[in-house]
Amino acid sequence: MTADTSWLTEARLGLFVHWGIYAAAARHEWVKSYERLTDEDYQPYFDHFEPDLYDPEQWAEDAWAAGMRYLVITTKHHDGFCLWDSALTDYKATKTPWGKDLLAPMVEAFRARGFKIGLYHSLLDWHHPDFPVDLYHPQRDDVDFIDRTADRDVTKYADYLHGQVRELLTEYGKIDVLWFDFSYAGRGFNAKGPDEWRSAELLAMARELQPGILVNNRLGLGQGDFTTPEQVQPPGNEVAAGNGTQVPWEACHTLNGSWGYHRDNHDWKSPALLIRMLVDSVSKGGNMLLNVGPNGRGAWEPRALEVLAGIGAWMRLHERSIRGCGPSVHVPPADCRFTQNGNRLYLHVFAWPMGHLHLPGLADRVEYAQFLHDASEVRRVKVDPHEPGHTYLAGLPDNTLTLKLPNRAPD
Ligand code: FUL
Repeated sequence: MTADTSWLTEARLGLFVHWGIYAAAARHEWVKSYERLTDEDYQPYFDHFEPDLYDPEQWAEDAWAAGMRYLVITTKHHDGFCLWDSALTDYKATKTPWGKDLLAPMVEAFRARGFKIGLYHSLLDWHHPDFPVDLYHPQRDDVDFIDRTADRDVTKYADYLHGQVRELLTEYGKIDVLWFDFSYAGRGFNAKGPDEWRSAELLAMARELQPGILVNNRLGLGQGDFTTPEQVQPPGNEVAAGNGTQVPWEACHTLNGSWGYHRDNHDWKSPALLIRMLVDSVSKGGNMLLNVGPNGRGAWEPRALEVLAGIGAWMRLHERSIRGCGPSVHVPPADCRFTQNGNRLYLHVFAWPMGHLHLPGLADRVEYAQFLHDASEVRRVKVDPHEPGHTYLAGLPDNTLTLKLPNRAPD
């Protein structure tokens, strides 16, 4: 049975949250690996983790106002730190000075606000003694390197992984998405493919515990229920490997290049760019999952809030061209995108043209045209490419709809 992805493609915009003790280091969620920090080096972030500003209701409000309708939260990232009170480890939020489960209140607040709930869970674990890639091994990054010298029992790690996923799927009510991260062939733990951590069994367990759950494509078992292009906009609609069918996809993006809170990264995307990326995704049949990395006190920094507010302001007026929309069979002019919902066609104009907009093939298909932000009419004008003197229109095919635009773009 194929899973029902209709709510996902209806929603189109979701919130990704990367949160863990790496937020206290404030220099990327991969800091432990990038800087080859020892457990001892990394321990202070655990010992000083006290997110006193954590307010999941406020997070849910801010995300909702930005137009997001589903959440994907990192229950455990590659560093192994767990946001929930797992019975299988002490490396968890409840053992930090904060002392409380961070996942339950978040799931509760977002669900109450109307979000669908997704859990990200890393297949990697740089903290677990039996995770079979040694972070500190000099050959760690060699593609063919498999560290079998170390005294590590992959079966034990796989059991731990399965046990934790079972907890997550039994203790937090209805879970809509399971977002695994990640499998790739040829390296360390993944060298033998998903057999080592028993991906097929993990997937079967997820489907049994949470019927209807959507599982992404990072288990090493093919495309999953949806695919997850990361920090890229695919050139077109994603097509399933092998059988050529279209699959739902979700492009995940950072606001500034780092998923975890990164104090000194200033490379922020503008709301305008992110809106174009969202429109681009929807015009190609995809979603956008946009990330926030809360800081070590549990707050969203002003720069993130500002970007989200910008997206929210646009979404309030243009949501109809995103939510429930998908690609159109019509081909847009240069620098434009079409999104469509039933018999409503939405044209997103990325570069404002001079005066007129020509839409070939649409003259006899369009009944009425209006701006979305204020419902004002966009008037059609009759142009006749065959009229002498109108040589500048000569290239236009018959049946072209021409719209008269104001000089200024509405936003
Ligand atoms: C990647 C991870 O390694 C990143 O840290 C991040 O979680 C991203 C969404 O997936 O594969």
